[in-house]
Amino acid sequence: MVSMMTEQAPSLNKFEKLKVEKDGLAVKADLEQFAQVGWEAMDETDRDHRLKWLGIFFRPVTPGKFMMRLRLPSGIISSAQMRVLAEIVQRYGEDGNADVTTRQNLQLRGIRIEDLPDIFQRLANVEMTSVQSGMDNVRNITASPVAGLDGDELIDVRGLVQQVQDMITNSGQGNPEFTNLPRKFNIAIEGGRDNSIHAEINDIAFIPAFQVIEGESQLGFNVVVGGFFSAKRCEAAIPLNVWVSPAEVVALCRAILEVYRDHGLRANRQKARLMWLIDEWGIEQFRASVEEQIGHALYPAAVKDEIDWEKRDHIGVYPQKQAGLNYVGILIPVGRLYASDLFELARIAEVYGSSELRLTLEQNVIIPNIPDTRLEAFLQEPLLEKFAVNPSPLMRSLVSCTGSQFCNFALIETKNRALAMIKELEAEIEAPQPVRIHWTGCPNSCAQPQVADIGLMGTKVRKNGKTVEGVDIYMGGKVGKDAHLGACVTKGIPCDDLKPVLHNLLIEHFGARSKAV
Ligand code: SRM
Ligand code: SF4
Repeated sequence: MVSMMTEQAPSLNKFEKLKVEKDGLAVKADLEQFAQVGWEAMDETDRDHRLKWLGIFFRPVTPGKFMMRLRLPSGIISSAQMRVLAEIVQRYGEDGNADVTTRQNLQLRGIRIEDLPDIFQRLANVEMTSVQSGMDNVRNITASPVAGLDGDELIDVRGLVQQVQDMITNSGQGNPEFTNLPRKFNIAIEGGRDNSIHAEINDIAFIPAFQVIEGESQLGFNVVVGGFFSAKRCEAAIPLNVWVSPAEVVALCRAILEVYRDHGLRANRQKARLMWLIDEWGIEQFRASVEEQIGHALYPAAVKDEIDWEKRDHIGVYPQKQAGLNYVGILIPVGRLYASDLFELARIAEVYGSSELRLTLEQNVIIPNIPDTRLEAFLQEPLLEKFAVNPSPLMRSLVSCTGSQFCNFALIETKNRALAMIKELEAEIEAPQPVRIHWTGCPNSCAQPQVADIGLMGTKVRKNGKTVEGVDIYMGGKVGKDAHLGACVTKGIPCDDLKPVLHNLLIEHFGARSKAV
């Protein structure tokens, strides 16, 4: 399939080797055997790496308790699906939970290898998949969390997002055409006006734009490519100088993935994301290769795109484009959910809405399709005392990656620390507006500190002769229209010394007032 790989054989790194030896997807046929042998006796490469092709992650921090990363295109999930997830994590007691991720997705914890055959059957029963969600695959495809609900959206992209996922994963069965990319890959499709998807940090992003085609103005997408974060380098996506109609989105994704698969750099994993290939070729040659792959000329980008709003966070009650219906965004502190929460979310979505739930890139939940007449009763639900509709300004925009509780890359603990810090800060100061504070446990930047108002990136620092947990501080991330990445402004603050630093930043830059004054 990937002819370059055999030519490159002498310089294959460990990951390229393991992919050549056995395709990641092949472990699908081995699940019963893994279940019988157990996690300690099974082949380590299958366990630590190839299982990620099925969305199953060995966690060195909690050996034997795996993480399962799903795929939820556009962040949409039904109550029936959520209940199945609740049942899966419930059986693991205190080990079981679910996190809403920064790609509007869910990750389950506590998963035991012996349960995988049963779990995959349960997922299949409700048409859910976790396939190709880790390692060198395309991640969950993101979209506006209010696609199809938003009265001001330009294109309802839900169907397109599903079609792109189906193309990449063979409708959830697994697709060996795209299981050996040089590295991970992110795709996002925006249909609204507020760049809810962070177009700038995806390998491919589609942004609504009008182009004049044969004398007529048509609505489609401008395309940007190559955005990514990694420990070594972070880059915003750049224009491909291509406009496509909605009907061409799937074909363009396919062509770009094929070019990347067949020509992407594979020798050094630190230099394998799409932007490195674009650097090497130049954007014109990359565009020409994509055109050749798709088999026809592509239209140039429209002069302007339609992103002209500030980014919304969707927390609170909002009328939908469907008369008499509302969506309600509720805050899930740092995205952490337990089985009981999943059951309750499923229940309220059924009782008050249309049995549908949405997840946001800010790790929160939206319940859509609540009639005006049911709104008051909905807002009285006890669950909303835990997951607020009108949270305090600092809590409202808090985002955190997994951190050292489960992630072996982590240099610091994040989620619990993030929550505790906000509570302490809110006891001291009043913030007049939300401040987007993102905690990420290491330079991999899963919680996107570069898009935050204040980004905190885990590091190790020396304090009083000891190595302690600390953060580098990022500021200036701008989201929505005219989005641009923030930069590191201060390095190496020990976490124990962080509170006064944040206190001052909030007062000096975000109009917060000290309660003591
Ligand atoms: Fe990430 C690796 C968690 C979004 C950049 N990321 C990991 C691993 C799999 C590392 C590991 O094996 O432990 C983490 C799993 C920890 C765990 O147990 O939960 C992990 N990443 C996450 C999540 C769960 C963070 C969160 O709390 O929300 C997000 C899952 C999204 C999803 O549903 O698929 C997550 N990761 C991101 C993002 C944000 C985004 O996509 O907008 C980024 C930066 C954007 C990008 O990729 O360009 C991101 N994760 C990375 C990287 C650096 C990639 C690189 O090119 O070097 C790694 C390390 C790697 O891939 O080698 C990584
Ligand atoms: Fe783990 Fe680092 Fe990603 Fe946080 S940023 S989830 S610590 S890899």
